[in-house]
Amino acid sequence: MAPRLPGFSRRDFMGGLLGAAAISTLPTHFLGAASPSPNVFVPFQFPKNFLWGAATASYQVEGAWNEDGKGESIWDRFSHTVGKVKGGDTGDVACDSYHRYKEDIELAKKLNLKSYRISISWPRIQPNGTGKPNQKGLDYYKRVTDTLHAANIRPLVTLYHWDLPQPLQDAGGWPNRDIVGRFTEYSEIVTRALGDRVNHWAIFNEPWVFTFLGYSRGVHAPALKDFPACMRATHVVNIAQGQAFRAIKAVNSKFEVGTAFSMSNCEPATSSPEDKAAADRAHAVGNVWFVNPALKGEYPKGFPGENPYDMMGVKSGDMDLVKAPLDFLGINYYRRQLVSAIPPGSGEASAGVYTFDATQGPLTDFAWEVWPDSFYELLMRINSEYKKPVMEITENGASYVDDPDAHGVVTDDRKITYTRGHLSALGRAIKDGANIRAYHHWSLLDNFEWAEGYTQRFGLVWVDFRDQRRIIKNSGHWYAKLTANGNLT
Ligand code: GBH
Repeated sequence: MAPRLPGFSRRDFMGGLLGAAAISTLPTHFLGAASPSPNVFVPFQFPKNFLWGAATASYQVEGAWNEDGKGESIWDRFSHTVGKVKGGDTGDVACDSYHRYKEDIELAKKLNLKSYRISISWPRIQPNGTGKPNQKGLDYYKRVTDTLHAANIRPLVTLYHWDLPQPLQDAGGWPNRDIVGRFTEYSEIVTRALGDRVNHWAIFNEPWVFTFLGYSRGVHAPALKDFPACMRATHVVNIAQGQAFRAIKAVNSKFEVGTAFSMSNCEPATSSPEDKAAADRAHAVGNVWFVNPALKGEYPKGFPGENPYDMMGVKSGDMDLVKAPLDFLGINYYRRQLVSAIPPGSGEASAGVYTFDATQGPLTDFAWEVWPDSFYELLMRINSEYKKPVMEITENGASYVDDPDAHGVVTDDRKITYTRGHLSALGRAIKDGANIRAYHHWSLLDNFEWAEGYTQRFGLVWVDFRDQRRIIKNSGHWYAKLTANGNLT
């Protein structure tokens, strides 16, 4: 696949607030790498009990979109709408993991995984988003988690990885506070039903992504461009996180409960005070908008002046509801972003936040820059801002469109280089005091990459989407050696 055109795509970080993405040139005083010798590789011996893992998500791998009583999700609706997903791809079949989960877990075993992160499809459990659970849906996840236990692999289960039951979107979706009760009920059903098999739960996957990309930028389901609705959704999601946390703990106080947050290191594009302030706002909104309320009971300062609490619909008493002493912070990390206060087409700093894709390091086939040092910086920042929280890397990885050769070998050295570099950064963070107990590569399998369809390949295992053949890539063989002894060289 050809990488995107060179140039710097500057986009409005909030989306829908001040206009859409635009191409423009980089500010002249670009800071570049903070370190004099960037991205040096440092070998590291990971601790014995470190949890080596990989991750997938229901809509991206399961397929079987209308089997065994499953209801329609907003991603079924989105991908069935012409023009929304590249090439008209859908998750109707995906990796067919609904039928092939045993084979997938065999592969996880071959990679010596100690942890496998999956997500539950809400509309498999409650086809309409409310009421009595669909037993066949619950049974599927019982089979999956039983198979994981038999393989000695810890399941880490995400309750919501974006596949909202469509009827709940029809009732207003995440901007409507009624969803808090629905989500809490669903969380209780699932944790009760699977609680004898699963001890580790992630409440949400990437709240920033499903609120901002879904309700403000409109590039993900439900494809809305409504900034006030998006801001309301962020507050409702924070309340839902707090209420679900308490509901899950009430089922079993020994459960370990966190969320997987999307994070990127936010670096000012220039040394101007405006860009520095914009980078801090990007960190506040993009990285910790759903962490700070849970752990500190307040929103971080994400806007010039006061945060838009009226727009968000914050009521008195709400800030008690959003609090939740999460047992661990899940971190999904892919790349840094450069942040500027200057809107596209303008020479002057504004109150907005605009992000650039950095292109100083090599680019993946998704045109994401490879810059491992920034991973270290982000981890150390979170470590100090939240006083040494327990962290799990819930996702990290890269898409390279490397296909098998005539002998069925997938040579994907660039993916090894990406992963090795980021694991070195992670090792340095552990050495410097960060409390990180797990790493999940995204992904175990090539899969349905949302609006990009099947054009991106994040897997350690290559998948032929015509006949569901799976081949462990060279990066997978490399990972299997590493996971066997934890010795990164
Ligand atoms: C994570 O999303 C997801 O948890 C996972 O499901 C996904 O497959 C994986 O990472 C790889 O992408 O931001 O406007 O340029 C990361 C968030 C959202 C990043 C979509 C890429 C493209 C649209 N991803 N985004 S934009």
